[in-house]
Amino acid sequence: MKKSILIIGACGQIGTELTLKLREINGKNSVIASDIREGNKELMKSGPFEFINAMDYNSISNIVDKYAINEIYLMAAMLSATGEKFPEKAWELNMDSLFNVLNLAKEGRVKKIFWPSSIAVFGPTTPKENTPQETIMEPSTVYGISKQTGERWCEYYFNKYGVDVRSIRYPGIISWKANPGGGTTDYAVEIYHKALLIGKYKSFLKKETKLPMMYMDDAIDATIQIMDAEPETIKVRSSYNLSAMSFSPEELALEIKKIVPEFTIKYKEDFRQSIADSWPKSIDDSSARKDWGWNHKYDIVKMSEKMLNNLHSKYK
Ligand code: AKB
Repeated sequence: MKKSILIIGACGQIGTELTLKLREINGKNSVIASDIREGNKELMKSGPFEFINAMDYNSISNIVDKYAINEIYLMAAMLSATGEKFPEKAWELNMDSLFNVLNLAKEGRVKKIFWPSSIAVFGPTTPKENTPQETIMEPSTVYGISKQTGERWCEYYFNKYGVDVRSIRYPGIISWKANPGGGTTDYAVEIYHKALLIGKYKSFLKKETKLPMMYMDDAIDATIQIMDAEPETIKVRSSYNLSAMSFSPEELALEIKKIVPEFTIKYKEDFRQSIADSWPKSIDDSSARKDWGWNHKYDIVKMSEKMLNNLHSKYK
């Protein structure tokens, strides 16, 4: 069957690059980008775009009919830091949007769904190092609670209604095309921009705060790979742990200094420190590697070279 894909939240950090990649693979008219706002020029020029409010079932349903959509990637969400400022809004957006797409699949109107979860499903009582696929999960942020609840609903819709929903627990995602918004791991993107623009950065996390991270190209590969995998290879219908690297602000600064020698960093923690402290330092993703062949390509060295080269060309 020919794919007809809808991406909700296409103008965000991951949505932008996912849309571009899926259009490259499937052709631009098979991938409909949607969001409540316009995205960057590259995205807007690359193919069809529709305004969709992810919380409005009817607006999604109309677009599903209009383009005979059979796959949805739901990338709209309020992330950890913004979620702590607007807890009720975060809960509403993250849960309503998920139910809208799960119900479209339950009604047989779409065949497959991708929904991102996050390392935020883990909490202060979770083992911090090499966090297992199945372990204690007591998230302490609204974002984390919404993602953990979402995972339970995904599994429930799969078991009860046969909905083919697939999910990954993204670590912090690092990229240069579109900015992240409202996350705790955002420092690891901002730092590259500031290194090139002003040669210094003030980190809102302490220098030793280690978190799981991933370069965007790996995140996009994983997302497309899990969606293309044969259904019987997807053994986890809540969400898969996914990992590539872990580092602290101090370790990242040292890596940047190798390429931008004048770069300096200072540390002044804010409310995001306690969120980071509640998350794992490293993740065991052996289930994803075993079940559907996940393998990362980028480490901190290769990623830093790519980030600084690409941003250098962008700012020239
Ligand atoms: C955040 O920091 O909130 C996100 C995430 C880890 O899901 N980047």
